[in-house]
Amino acid sequence: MQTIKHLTDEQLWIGAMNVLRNNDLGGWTKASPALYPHQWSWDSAFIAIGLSRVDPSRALKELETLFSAQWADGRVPHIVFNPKAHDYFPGPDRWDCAALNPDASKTPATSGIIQPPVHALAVWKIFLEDHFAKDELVPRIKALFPKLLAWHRYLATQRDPEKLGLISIYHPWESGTDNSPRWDLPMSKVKVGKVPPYTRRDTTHVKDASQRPTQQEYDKYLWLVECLKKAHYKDEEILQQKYPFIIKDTFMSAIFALANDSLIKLAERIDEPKETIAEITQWKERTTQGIVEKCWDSTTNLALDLDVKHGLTPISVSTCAGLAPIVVPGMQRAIVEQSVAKLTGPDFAGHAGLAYPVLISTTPDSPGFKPRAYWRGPSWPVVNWLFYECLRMQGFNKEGTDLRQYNLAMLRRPDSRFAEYFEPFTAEPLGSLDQAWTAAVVIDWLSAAGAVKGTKYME
Ligand code: 9WN
Repeated sequence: MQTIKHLTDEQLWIGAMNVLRNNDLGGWTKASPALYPHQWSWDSAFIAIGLSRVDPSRALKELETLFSAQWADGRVPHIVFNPKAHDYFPGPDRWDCAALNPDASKTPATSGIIQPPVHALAVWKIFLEDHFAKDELVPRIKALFPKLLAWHRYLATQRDPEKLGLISIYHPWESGTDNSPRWDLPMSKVKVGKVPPYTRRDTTHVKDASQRPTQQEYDKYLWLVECLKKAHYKDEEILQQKYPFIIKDTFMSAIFALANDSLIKLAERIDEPKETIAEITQWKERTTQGIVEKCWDSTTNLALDLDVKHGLTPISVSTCAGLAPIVVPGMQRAIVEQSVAKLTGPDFAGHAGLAYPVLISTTPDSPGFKPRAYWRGPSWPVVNWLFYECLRMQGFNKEGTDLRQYNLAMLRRPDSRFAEYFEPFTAEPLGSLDQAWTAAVVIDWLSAAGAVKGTKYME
């Protein structure tokens, strides 16, 4: 039997640093070398979390660059386009945001949708790292704070006009878990109209099409973009029109609660007014309540998304998004305990036959599971990182540390190459290699484990 020679901590660290350096375009980081040549919103937040361990100033710059493309209404677009990259579809011309919405960023061009708001957590991490140094970044953090606040206010108001504490999304791409079975039922009700012709670029980079969304799914994604354009990317128009896909996203909402918790801590440390802190606290509490009262399903012990277009019907699927209560600070203890049991149990990380007991994106016994397909089964190191972080936040230190160590063991295999996602039963690397956020979470994990210290990010 051939034994695999795993990378040492040192080798893994050097590899991760090089992935980040090679994707670094000066002040911001492309999500991956070829498949994703632009700046993605939640990728940047995770990248900043990794960078905060080695260069807090550069980490903050990542977010300052992202927020320089924030729209006047507060939204942070899911992609900020790199004007030099032309090999991604849909690009800025297809989104056409600046022509359609006066609030859109003109330069740089952006997409018109959002992604989960991990940013305040990243800024809080940067603040802590900087605090251990000399508090040099505080003036820049103070300057960024109003932008973070405007972003959260956009989410709390425009994306939750019903004040349920739950964030509405208009496109599977907004969830960050694009092709998850979470969206199968609501997307099956979307009837595709006339989509202008287009050529996909993703399948030229990922040759095995089974790892990417199907053509039918892509047509629907592009159809939703046409519908958003028709509504000028304006929330009021989207809500008034017969826009076909609006979901209360339980995972995005949980991340919003976590980010509000970070924003409160930040606000307290940089002496923001009491009224600001009270406003953010209200958002956080409303979300916690919304998830418990509307999303938590005590039959399956999962938090479910709600289909707004169909009377807030819960969408019953079994995916990692259902473990959202673990992400919510101050969530009821019994619900956290049930969610942790679910995460570590036979449906997810404890499933028989997994190559490594890590968190997988969809449970193998559920409809829609596909072990190689995008968000339909593979494990994503970045999602594992989020749950590792939150397990520890909830006091489940052993479970969190185990998750970190098993992920690191998988990522130490020489062929892992900081892939975007991994086949659960074989640990085969899938999607893009040298994915920036995978490298970033490796840096954070190795730092947290005290494994490697002291390398400079850039000379
Ligand atoms: C569409 C960049 C992004 C991630 C998403 C992931 C994938 C894009 C795509 O890549 O989405 O936004 O083209 O498939 O699903 O979470 O932010 O890494």
